[in-house]
Amino acid sequence: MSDPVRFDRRGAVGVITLDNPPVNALSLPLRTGLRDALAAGLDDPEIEAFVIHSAGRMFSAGADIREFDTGVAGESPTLPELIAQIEDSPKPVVVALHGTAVGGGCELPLACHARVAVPGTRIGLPEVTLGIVPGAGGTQRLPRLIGVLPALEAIVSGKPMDAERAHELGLVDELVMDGQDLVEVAVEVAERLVESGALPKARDRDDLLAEAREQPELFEQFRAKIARRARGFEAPYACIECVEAAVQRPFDEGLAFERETFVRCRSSLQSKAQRHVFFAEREARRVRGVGPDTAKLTIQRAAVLGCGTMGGGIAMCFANAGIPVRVTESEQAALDRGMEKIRGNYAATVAKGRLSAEDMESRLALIEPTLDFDSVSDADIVIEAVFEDMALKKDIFTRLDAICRPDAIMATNTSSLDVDEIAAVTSRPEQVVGLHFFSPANVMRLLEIVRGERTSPEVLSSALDLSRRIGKVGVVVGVCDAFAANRMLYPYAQQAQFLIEEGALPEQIDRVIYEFGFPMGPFGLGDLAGLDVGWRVRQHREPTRPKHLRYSSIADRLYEMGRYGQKTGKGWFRYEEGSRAPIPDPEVEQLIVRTSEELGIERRDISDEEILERCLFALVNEGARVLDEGISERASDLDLIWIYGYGFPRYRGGPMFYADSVGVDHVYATMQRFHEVHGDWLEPAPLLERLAREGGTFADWTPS
Ligand code: 3H9
Repeated sequence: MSDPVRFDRRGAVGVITLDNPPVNALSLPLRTGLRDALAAGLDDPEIEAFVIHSAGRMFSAGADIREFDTGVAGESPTLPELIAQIEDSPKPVVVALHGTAVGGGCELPLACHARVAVPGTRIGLPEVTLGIVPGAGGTQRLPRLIGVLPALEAIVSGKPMDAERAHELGLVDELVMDGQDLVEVAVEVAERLVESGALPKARDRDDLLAEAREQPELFEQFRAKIARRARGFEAPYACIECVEAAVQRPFDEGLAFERETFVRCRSSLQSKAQRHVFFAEREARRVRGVGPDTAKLTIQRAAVLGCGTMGGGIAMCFANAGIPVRVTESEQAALDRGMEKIRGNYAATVAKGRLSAEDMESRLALIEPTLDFDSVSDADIVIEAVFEDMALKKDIFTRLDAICRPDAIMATNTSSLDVDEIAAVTSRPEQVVGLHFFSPANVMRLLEIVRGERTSPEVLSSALDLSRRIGKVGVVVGVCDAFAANRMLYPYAQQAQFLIEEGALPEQIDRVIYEFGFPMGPFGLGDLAGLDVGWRVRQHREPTRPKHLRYSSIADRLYEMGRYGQKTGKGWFRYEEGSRAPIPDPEVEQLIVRTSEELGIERRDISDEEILERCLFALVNEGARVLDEGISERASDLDLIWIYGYGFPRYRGGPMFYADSVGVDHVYATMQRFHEVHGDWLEPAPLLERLAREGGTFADWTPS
């Protein structure tokens, strides 16, 4: 490995280069090298100032997150020690930023005496997304430099800002102009500081904090503002407390408070879970048979077949990413309705102030509605998003096979049909892949990429690439009935229905699941998706159910009553005109109680704990089968599916991580108990049993 820190001289300025690929993480060897380079420069009478900059594509991604669990993060020089050394340096230290400067990679610059940046550099403190607070002075120095409210916004959202905005706010002192060299400009700034004798330090600033001291209500207001978005998360509130400490306490005390808070958060289960999700997202890009050298098709032109809710949402994903897309329908009226819906969706975003009217028009201009099926022939990717009907899909793929370019990707958005059977009607099954978007497709971040038996590595690699381009988290799964996501959803939703037959009510179950951290419970979700949709899926699945297995018919009865959910104002709950708030409905309760009677079930009080365990462990159990059957390569992929597809709370790391955290043996023993009482649906999966017996975890499981 090459040396992560180099030292060169430019006149009287010592130029320190950080070089720790791929992201210049501030790992122990880098910290040690930087400490030594600074010490050598301080000892050298010919050096009057320093410039710190980085090689590679970014300044730094911050602390090395992998060191958090090994204890190396605490080894000297720690990042706070190094940062103190920089701030206390009697010779000015100027930092030169490019690419990305986040986390510790932003905190280190905050302690320098001046900051120079290339326009477009992403600067910020994303620690909150890892379940921690910035732990190297970020919460103390940032508010001093840019003001309390902008600092709260940056730290609590974790979203980086660009260098131009950072310049406006006073975080960046100088932007590098076109044609200028970053390091040269930084050297000039360092020379000017030497000349003036100035050594400006963020810690000495108090003007912007004084303003905030006049408005003590600011923090409560901020807490109220984030309450919905941050529900259940600990770190956003810990961040606010640290910024509050910056305002109320002297610098060193504030810094100590931040450190204490950081150490506490770092060892919390929430942070472990959120770090797990960070690495899971990166791991999901590693797919069997696909390597860094696998060729991929760059998608420049897309087509979507079908402009219903799904097709329209998918077309929006392309337009949002700047990719021109054609959408087809067979009838003008359907096409008009679909385009109207797309326009309405964009207009709603404009009304919320999240999109400019101009951007809306330029996105709409990228979507070309057409009745001409053959016009999709020049697309790099065609996504079929028509009704879930095998015969129809086969017909479409036969037609596509005749007109698409030889290297075009032919994708189906089916949520349950056999991708191999669809691919088999074409002369090029290696070009066929499942791209299962989640509704609403323009909002939900999961993209289940279904690898058919013959799907080529190039097509998979292109699909993974595309998922990132359109802002989705792509997770590759194999072909099986309902794939991984919906397959795991069924036992979860099914247990919820059995529980209401046994004595619970939909509102109790939804409350328990909501309190666990999901945005809504299974009944609210059913009403949102439409009970007619669930009914149609059951028509397809039901014939395969072994008849000795229990079946709950309440959902069918609601469907027969015309209660389709939110769209009809009535489903599991009732809805007032124009509202999405579920209201318990006595009519549904009567139906449930009657059904229990008919089934001869004596209704009982059901504890919240039982509800949670029956629903969640059933889905974990199905996840274990999905892994065992090779449908998914790793448990963390299933965690991503649940976080991004169904809103499983991120701070619990996804269902498989959750199972590990409560103990696989506990999950297994509980399933065994449930199985004895409630029958075969709850039979523990062989992998769950194996892991429990061997003391294993899902995290460590690898396919044999
Ligand atoms: C912190 O700084 C704490 C301090 O406040 C206090 C300390 C006392 N560490 O994402 P990519 C790996 S907490 C270790 O594909 P991109 C990543 O796993 C930190 N490894 O690149 C991947 O490995 P692999 C706060 C890291 O260009 C490879 O680098 N910082 C780290 O799409 C490439 O990553 C953050 O939260 C890290 N910090 O995106 C920023 N970062 O190839 C975290 C990345 O083996 N990082 N790796 O899979 C990011 O958000 C993105 O990596 C970034 C680049 C936007 C920077």
